[in-house]
Amino acid sequence: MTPSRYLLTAALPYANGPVHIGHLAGCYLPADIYARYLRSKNLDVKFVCGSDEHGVPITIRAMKENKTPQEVVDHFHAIIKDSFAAMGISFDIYTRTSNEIHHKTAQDFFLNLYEKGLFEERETEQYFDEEKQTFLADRYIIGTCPVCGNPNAYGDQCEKCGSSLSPEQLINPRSALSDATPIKKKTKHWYFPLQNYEAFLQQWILEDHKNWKNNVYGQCKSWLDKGLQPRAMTRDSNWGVKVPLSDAEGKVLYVWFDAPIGYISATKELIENWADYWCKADTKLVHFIGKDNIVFHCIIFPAMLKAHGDFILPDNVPANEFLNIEGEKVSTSRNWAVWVNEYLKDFPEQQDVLRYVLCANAPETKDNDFTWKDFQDRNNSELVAIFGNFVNRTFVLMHKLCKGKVPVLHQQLLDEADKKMIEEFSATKAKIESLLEQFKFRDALYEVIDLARKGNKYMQEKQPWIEAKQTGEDGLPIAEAQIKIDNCLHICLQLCANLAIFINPFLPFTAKKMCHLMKVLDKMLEWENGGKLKLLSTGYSLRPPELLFRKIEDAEIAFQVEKLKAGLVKPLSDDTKENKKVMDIKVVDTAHEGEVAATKEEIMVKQQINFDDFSKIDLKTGTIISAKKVEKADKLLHLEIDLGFEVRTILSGIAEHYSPEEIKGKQVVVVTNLAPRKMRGIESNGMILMAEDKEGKLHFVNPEATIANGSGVS
Ligand code: B3M
Ligand code: ZN
Repeated sequence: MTPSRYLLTAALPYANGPVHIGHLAGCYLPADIYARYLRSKNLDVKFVCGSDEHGVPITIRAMKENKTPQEVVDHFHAIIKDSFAAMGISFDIYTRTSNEIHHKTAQDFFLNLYEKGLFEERETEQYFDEEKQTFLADRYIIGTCPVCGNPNAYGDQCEKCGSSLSPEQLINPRSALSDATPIKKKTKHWYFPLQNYEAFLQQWILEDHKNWKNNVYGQCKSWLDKGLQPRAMTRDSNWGVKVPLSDAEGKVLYVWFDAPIGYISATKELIENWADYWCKADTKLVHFIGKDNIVFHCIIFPAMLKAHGDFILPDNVPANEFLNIEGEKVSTSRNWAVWVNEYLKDFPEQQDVLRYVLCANAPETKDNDFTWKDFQDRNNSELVAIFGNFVNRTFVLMHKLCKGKVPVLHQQLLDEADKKMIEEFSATKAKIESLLEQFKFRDALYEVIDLARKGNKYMQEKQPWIEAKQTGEDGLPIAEAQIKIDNCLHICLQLCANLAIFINPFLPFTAKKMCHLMKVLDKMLEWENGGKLKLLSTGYSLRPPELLFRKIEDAEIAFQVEKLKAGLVKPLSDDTKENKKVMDIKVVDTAHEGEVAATKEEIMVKQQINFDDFSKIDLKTGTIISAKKVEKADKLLHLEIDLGFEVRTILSGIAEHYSPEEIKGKQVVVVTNLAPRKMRGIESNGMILMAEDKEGKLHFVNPEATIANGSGVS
């Protein structure tokens, strides 16, 4: 069944910070490409989004900055909205969840389920801050991580080791609001019985939607295999959508209850006939999100929609994986990110370059890496050298050899190469269509560039500039040569028009510039025109060439890399400056897979600590008495280390640097009081110190002469 209308949503970003390029690559750019593509086919599309202004991320930021949550969301909503607009993300509406219409919509939704008796009321004990007289959300409880010993882990997660936690697991919990030790107090909440929707979800996802992307399908399957639990849909807080019940003073809807309803509110705000988009089965609803939102969009929200009963369910949820930056995970708290508003300041008018790089390298099937070098390479060797070059050469030659007008096409005199080039127009169109329908944006973009590459090759083989040298007595090219020139440039110009149509969903700013060069209206960009040979009329005069892209210089890239790194290390305050030390031995947690590996050239200056902090680390000498590879882990070695008083098992991520044979008998320095960590089913009890050189090679840090195992190091 072909849908009668499309409703596209992109995850509502939290208004607790600006958006970074990982956000763009994760969902906003693919959603925008898809929206633009559908619109170019004149289909009925609504593309909705807005700021997610509730939830703990907002209140945390407000607390840290001594502001009200409202001040925080007002500030970031404006920045986020501007960044999207500047990048050409073509939402039909970008709204916010603090709007009245959203509060009402979310409350009505809640009441609908409540009146059906679907919620289960439960009283539980939760942490309460007596000083501030408030219940504490998991994020507001800070304590020592039971896994890695980080003294500032949150009640839901340790940001140091990535473990997800519950507040009960924290050692010495304290309130983030007052520092007081919280007490346990009874509180009532409304739970949504997700387990009752298991059978429905299994059928709907695992049977009916086998076409979903592997990463999405796989995550859903593993959630469903584990079994679903009732989930509290209310929270104790004064920031959010109030629970619309008389006995719910001081309670708000759980942010993941209200946020996805934001898609409905946004549509309501946008159009009167919003219900056509939400309630009619011939609407195709697609949620674009990042991988961390899969469970909410594929399991929880659909179960809510199902329970409500009035609404359609998503047809697809094409979630992307994460985009890392220069080999490291994006971390907003460490400021390891490329912020979109900053990019736009440094590269004004270069939105399409970023769109290009983020799509060409999109994390569609696995996490991917953004590097500034790759940004430069893709710009210089693909956009400039292939696409831009083809368009530019065509315009230059058309002005030189065809008096600036579209030359005539001598149909009867087309040779094989001409015909083959023409056939590529529609062949490429079909390929792009099929890929876009499957949400394979990077492959689709590749086809566009590949078509330009074929154009360059065609022109290179035809060599119209050589033909032009075959002149008669009048100094003009002989008739036969002129025919070849005309045919070649006619085809190249029509190819430019086709390229504009095909590139339009991806690089809309570039497509617009091309329309300007060709003196055609934007209407030419409609998808149905793609594949045609008659987009520019013979004899039509076109504008002189203008470059579509410019080269990006090494210095610009070096500046960005510097900026990224400078932002990472928090500047030391003046009074601590003299204590600043450049540490050339860096503790590398070599076993900590997936965690930040410091970049090679980087000189790490960590924040100052006092002697007490240092003395918490127990360092001792030990000897490696056995070493072997860990199955299915390329980086890990399983070590047995004799510490004099005991033999320890330690997993170390040095397998790429040392073979087991080579390190047996070596004396090392061991961090002995690191919390145990299980990897590949083996518990590691400590860490060995390694130094990393410029090339990224690891070296042992050991006493200058062999000393007794178990000797203290300080
Ligand atoms: N604000 C979470 C996030 O940005 C959340 C998405 C809501 S989508 C309904 O990851
Ligand atoms: Zn931890």
